[in-house]
Amino acid sequence: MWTAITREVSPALAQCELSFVDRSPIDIGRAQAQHDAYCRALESLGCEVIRLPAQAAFPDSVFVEDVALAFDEIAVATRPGAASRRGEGAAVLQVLASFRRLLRIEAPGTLDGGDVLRIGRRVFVGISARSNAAGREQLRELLAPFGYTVEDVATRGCLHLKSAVTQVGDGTVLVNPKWLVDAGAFAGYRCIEVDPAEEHAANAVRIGDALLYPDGFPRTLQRLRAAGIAVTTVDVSELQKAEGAVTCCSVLLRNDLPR
Ligand code: CIR
Repeated sequence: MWTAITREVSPALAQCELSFVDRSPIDIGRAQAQHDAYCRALESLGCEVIRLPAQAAFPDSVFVEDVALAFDEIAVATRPGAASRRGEGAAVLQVLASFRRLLRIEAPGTLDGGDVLRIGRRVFVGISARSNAAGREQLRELLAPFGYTVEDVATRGCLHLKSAVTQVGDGTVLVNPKWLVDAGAFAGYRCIEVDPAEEHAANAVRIGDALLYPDGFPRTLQRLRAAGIAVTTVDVSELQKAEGAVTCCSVLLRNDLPR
């Protein structure tokens, strides 16, 4: 029912873009092993995982989420905000085009998939250094015919909207309120807040009723489990040094829908 498009870790990952995280040495072999475990965890949760080969020329290309959005009706090729990342998309989009009609964000618009959080027919888009007004407006126009509303949400102190908030259950979001200028956009949802000592803990991948969640946030994990959410954890510590987390390493789509 679910396909996850992924890409192996680039041997150049250490040259990744960094915005809010200090550069520290990355062990590529370890990052590759963690990515492999991430893919196996997706499989254990029922995903068919497509693993694209690594791209040496693009340090951040493991973070496929940023180059493409998959909705049930269509897919969107984004235009990443970091110029170094604009050439990453081709292979991901080629796979995606076999599942969905592909639409595109065009210059001067910029949009990173990490800034796009879909909850039902509501699409929240981060106002961030990566996703500009033109990109957000184009997304609004592309999605309107399919009944989606697009709402802008300002972030601060983090890379992407999904660094600050993700969906973890029906009507339930996991939030770091410090990284949202105004959490009011999510007032209609049950909000589980990250533990204040675990700033990076709001990023989780939801697959059906299951949740894939990074190791290293024991207090927030406890809050998720106390809320009755089934959580599988993975160690992505080397990818976190590249300012990645768990949503960023896959483009997830339902594969049982008519094209
Ligand atoms: C970047 O700065 O673009 C990468 N180093 C990290 C991207 C992570 N993407 C995501 O969380 N969606």
